[in-house]
Amino acid sequence: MQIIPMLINGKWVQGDGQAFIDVVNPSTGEVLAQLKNASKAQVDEAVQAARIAVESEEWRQVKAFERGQLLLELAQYIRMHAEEWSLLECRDVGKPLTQARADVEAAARYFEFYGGAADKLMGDTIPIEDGILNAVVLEPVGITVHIVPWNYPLQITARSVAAAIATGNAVIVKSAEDTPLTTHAMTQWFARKFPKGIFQHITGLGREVGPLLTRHPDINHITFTGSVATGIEVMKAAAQNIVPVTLELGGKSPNIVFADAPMEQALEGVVRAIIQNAGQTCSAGARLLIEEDAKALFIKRLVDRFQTLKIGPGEADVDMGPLLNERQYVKISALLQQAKEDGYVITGGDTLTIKGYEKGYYIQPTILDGVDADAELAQEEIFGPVLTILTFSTVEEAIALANGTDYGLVAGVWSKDLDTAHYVASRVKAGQVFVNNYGAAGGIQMPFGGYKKSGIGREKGFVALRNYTQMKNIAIRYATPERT
Ligand code: TXE
Repeated sequence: MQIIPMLINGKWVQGDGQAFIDVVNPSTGEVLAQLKNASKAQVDEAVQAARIAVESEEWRQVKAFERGQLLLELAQYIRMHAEEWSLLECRDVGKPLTQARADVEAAARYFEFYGGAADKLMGDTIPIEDGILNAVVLEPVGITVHIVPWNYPLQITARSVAAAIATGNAVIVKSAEDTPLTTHAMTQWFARKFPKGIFQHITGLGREVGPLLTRHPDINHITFTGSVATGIEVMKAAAQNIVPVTLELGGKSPNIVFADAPMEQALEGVVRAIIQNAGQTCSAGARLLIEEDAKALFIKRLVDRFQTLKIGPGEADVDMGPLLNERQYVKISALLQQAKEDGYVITGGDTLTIKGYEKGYYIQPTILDGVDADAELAQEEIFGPVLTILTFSTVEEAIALANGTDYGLVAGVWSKDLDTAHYVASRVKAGQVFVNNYGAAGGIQMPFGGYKKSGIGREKGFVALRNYTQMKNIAIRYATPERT
């Protein structure tokens, strides 16, 4: 059995922890590999190595455009190994192969985007007075920690690592215990191409190994994607050392469908937004807000679509794969059982056994109707293929429902009327609003992040480079040369 090694201080090492943690293919139940927890001493060694590396003359002498070129080289490498990496991601997460391929493509594009941006992030000058040149420069923050979840391991690692390296930082990635495979593949490339200590990979259980990193007094920034509860823990840990955080904490995002929506696109958009990666997507469109007049027909067609979706192992490249692990499966099937007893399920609601894949974590794509807008099923992130329907009659009602949760990551607005669409987009409290589409082809270039409990800060796009820089003002007084 392969033990996923960590990369610490340029060396491949196994975690010091006693227990072996299984990395399971959620489609089949097969154990793909194992890993071990990093110990405190190993995390300390990684942080120390990162400090030495990031402050070394060797790293300081790597020019911004050269860092960019290295990232572009990685993008090329990813494209060369696209099929191999897609299969790794498909097996590790259980997602359909087409979606895994899209993740690999997105990862390559993050490295291209930030590789190209590496020498284009500029400071500023400020006019003070004659005899003073006032420059604002952007310096690397130093050691950046990246705590990555299991739903989009490759994409999420790529998006923050690329921005952090482009700006000249050291990176320590803690991959999710369930899904270390593509991070390990990426680490192998970094190990060959980068000075030791600039890129390191740590493995282990989040609740045990995570705090060793987030509480470490010598780190300079934490990027975390995950649940609100763990986000709070990460923020508390960071507060002890006054370390800035970028948090992306998921959502309960609405798709708001008006009666004058382009119905075919809206239907497809609503389906995709909730079944992609079996609903295990931070920006999943988990709530459908539908205008009363359009409800009956739209729901009928939606139910038809849900009932014809192909569900099965990721490698069969179906419409929807399994949930990630037993924990998510048990949690979500219990929620669905209760929803069935309460009479909310209009389609789905059951677990599924797929012939030949009996150990996979399959559930039916599910639609719930009649749920109170304040109920848990309409408020909390379920993180499965479960769509909750709420109904509105006026624009103001739609906006109130859209804004009626603690989250605010993404919203979809579907209407052919530009006034309605613009008005709603301006009133919805979400970091991204999509009008007559949902997701806009991935949006590597667009700022992404949440209002309210969906997080702090923005990832993706040019703006994310700022997460990994420290601003310094340098005022230089110069004297008028004496003239002879
Ligand atoms: O999340 P956690 P879990 C949501 C989603 C899901 C729920 C639970 O609703 O059902 O969270 O999933 C690491 N210090 N999202 O338990 O605990 C851990 O290794 C530092 C939304 O997986 O937030 C894991 O890989 N790190 C989401 C990662 O953090 C810690 C993606 C996320 O774990 C840690 C995933 C700690 N104390 C889950 N505890 C999104 N926004 O896309 C755990 N980790």
